[in-house]
Amino acid sequence: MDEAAELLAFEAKVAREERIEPKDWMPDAYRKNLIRQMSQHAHSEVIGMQPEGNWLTRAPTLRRKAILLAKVQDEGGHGLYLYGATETLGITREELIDALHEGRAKYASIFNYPSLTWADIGAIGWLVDGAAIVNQISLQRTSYGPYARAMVRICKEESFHQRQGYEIMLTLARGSAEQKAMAQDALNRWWWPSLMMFGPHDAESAHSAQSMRWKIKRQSNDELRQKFVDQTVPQADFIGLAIPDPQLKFNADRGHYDFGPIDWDEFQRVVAGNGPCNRERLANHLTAHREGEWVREAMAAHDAKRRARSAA
Ligand code: BYC
Repeated sequence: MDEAAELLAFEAKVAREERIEPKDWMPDAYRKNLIRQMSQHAHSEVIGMQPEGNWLTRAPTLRRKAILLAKVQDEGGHGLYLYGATETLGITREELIDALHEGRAKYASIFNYPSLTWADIGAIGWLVDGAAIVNQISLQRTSYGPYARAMVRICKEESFHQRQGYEIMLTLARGSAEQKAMAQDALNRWWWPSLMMFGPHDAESAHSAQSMRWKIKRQSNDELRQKFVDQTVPQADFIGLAIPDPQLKFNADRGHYDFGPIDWDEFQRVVAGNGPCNRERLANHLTAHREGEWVREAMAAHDAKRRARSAA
């Protein structure tokens, strides 16, 4: 088949809702767009371990510590599935990590904010994992097979993460006046960055139109953001916390909450590398990567030995 025929066959397959698999023909732009989105997703999971990892030594009880430890390890696991799924597109883990270190690949803006109090751990689970699930449930139906399959397990784990965060917030909100104030302060700081997680408005989203045509994305940035707001506001009401948005109001005609404008200048600043913790996050990743050099070398030596033995 020539390239035009290959493209038609590819598009017909996507239209029939069949999954594209690693060995199938795919347009180069589809492959590149997937590598971009999936690797950014993987980097987000791994960099996202830092704000919560920061509280492992200060969790208020042994039980809370064990739960948080499991959650942070899950995020590392999500990064691994996603790097593995991205490698099926013909790129190596080393290339992906280099792109992160050299600033050619992004990760979710939200992880450039500091986790200042224990309530931030609740807010991250409730809001950040909550936003991630809304997005990732939709991605379970993405057209690329390995990405869609990775999402199934990730969503199950994110659902536990969201509940553990909400339970921390519920406990604080029902605690002393000081604890409730701490929970409200965390909600105030994490609310708007959580809305930014869904990316720019649809009209400004560079990749959306093509990604929707190829069914890489199944719902737009604004649709997913609205879904998140609609599901989260009643949860805040239930625990007696106030969403920090004076314009937030249920619109009976639309059947959705209207909400105030997002500060896109702040989003651009953070994405450009100038958020409160961008440098620290990347520096920590670089240090961990360098410190892990000996592990990679040992693994490679072991692998070479095993191959030599099986060839003999
Ligand atoms: N932050 O054309 P657009 C987790 C960039 S972690 C930074 O709409 P797209 C967790 C975008 O990359 C899970 N950059 O892009 C872990 C693009 O720039 P480039 C995180 C952003 O890809 C630990 C430009 O803006 N989830 O759950 O169509 C603890 C224009 O945007 C952001 C995922 O990664 C952002 N928020 O749509 C707790 C989901 N938004 O690449 C929890 C997978 C946009 O051209 N990703 N940009 O330089 C996606 O679904 C999509 O990539 C997005 C953006 C919806 C995020």
